[in-house]
Amino acid sequence: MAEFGEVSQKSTQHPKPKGLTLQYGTAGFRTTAKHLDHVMFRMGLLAALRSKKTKSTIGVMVTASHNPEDNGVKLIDPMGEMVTPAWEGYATQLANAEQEALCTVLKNIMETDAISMSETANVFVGRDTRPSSESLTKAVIDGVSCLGGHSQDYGLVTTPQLHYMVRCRNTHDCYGTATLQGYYEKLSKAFIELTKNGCCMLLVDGANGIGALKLREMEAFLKYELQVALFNDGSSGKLNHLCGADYVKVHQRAPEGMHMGPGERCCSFDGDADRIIYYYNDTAGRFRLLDGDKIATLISMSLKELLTQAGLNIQVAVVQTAYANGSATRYLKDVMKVTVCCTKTGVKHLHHAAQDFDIGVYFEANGHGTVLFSKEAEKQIRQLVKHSNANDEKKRAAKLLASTIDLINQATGDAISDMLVIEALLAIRGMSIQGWDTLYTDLPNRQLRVKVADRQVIDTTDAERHVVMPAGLQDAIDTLVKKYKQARAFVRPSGTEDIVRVYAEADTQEGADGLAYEVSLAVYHLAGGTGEEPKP
Ligand code: G16
Repeated sequence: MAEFGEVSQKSTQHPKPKGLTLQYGTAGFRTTAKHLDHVMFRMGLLAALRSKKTKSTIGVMVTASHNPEDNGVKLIDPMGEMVTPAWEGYATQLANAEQEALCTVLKNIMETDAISMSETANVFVGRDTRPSSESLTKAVIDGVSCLGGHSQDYGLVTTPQLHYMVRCRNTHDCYGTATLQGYYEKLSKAFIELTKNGCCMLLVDGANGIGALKLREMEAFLKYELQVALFNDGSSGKLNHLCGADYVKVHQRAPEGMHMGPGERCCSFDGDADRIIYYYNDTAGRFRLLDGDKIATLISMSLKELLTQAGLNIQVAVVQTAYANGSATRYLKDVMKVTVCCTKTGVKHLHHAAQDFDIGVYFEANGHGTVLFSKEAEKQIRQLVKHSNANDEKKRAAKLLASTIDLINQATGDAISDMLVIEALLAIRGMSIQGWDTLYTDLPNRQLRVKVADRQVIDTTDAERHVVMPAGLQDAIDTLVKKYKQARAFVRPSGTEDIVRVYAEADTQEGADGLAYEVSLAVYHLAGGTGEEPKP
């Protein structure tokens, strides 16, 4: 295989530990950095192939996002979305090929997908702040160049910034300019347009990660229309340690290192700034969380109202996962009367489902999400802005909708962009965080983790709401759920960590905690739990 001579030679500098197998998970590969060099090199190869195949620029982001210890990699397709699941299989094959079989696997992929070596390849590369990310990025670039590809290294960027760059490049800058300055200018202009002289104040937990650095860079572009008090900015604390969106959501508590006064609006980014969670302390000092479900509710409600004011008949739908709180789903369906659908965990699934609607608002409860506008919806909105005969109210609403489109990063969930959208919508509505919070009351809920010998023994169906295997586990869950009021529970293997996730909700916190514990115990006993038995 003469055409792969360079691959064969360079791959010896990125050797695969013999026998190591990894699986492309919910959002790429994640494991300890010392096992990732060969994976990164090979993802460079794959990105080059994907670029040749699609005749477009592809993105490779080096990050393990919310994970505190590991590192990882996410692949980005031409419109800035996660790589198509059809290619995840190729990623796994390449990552797991033993050294001597690597070129054969490459050749097979090229033959199966009719990829011509003579096509050019362009790959955008970015990385988060983990110390290992720099050398892992070099391995990606090595992989790209082995197949004659050209890489553009953006250095330190948030994951959604890299998604944005890819989308800009492949739309020939119609979506925006593929530079950090282009990103900051586009979002800031839209934000200032929406808030017009109304300064917003906010406390931000940067998870000690890349989001903090990039928010600092952006402040000047925002002309201080948004006053940010930034905590966990990476200057001292550890990435995602006792802080960040995942910690706040799962533990339902404020991050360490943040000083919150009563009623002050606060939010947390995750480690690569593609998720955001809001919260505050009420006057009684109780911690109140506004998660991805509440964000989806605020955004879809605001968009619906603006569409009505603009006189536009455009459908808004919301896409959720099984983690969506039962109260949120009921509020959206019964009070707001929007179409709600449920997909498996992973933004790739939600993004895909949201594309079926005029306007698809998708958010995972963990705060990962965005809004997709169909071409037709965007066209109608922009035409109304231009229409000189439109009455004032209609035109004003259409302008606000158009600026909202510009502010939202439609490539993927983006903590910075989502934060600006939320701040702008609250300002336009004159709504406080307390007012937003009281739209509906979350059912008390609890998430737990169970260690098992092999999490793949758990197989689920119905958007992960029902266990198929191992036998007896779903029956056990059904029996337990019946013991509690307004209860619901499900379990699923995580695709980013070596654990099984358990979710439970009920009418009281004690009930949710008890149910989550009992379900964890069932998982432990029926799905091969390891280590200590779960404790109440
Ligand atoms: C990734 C995915 C999310 C998913 C999360 C947890 O987030 O992008 O869609 O919700 O993992 O997945 P799992 O429950 O399978 O571990 P991130 O922010 O870590 O990239």
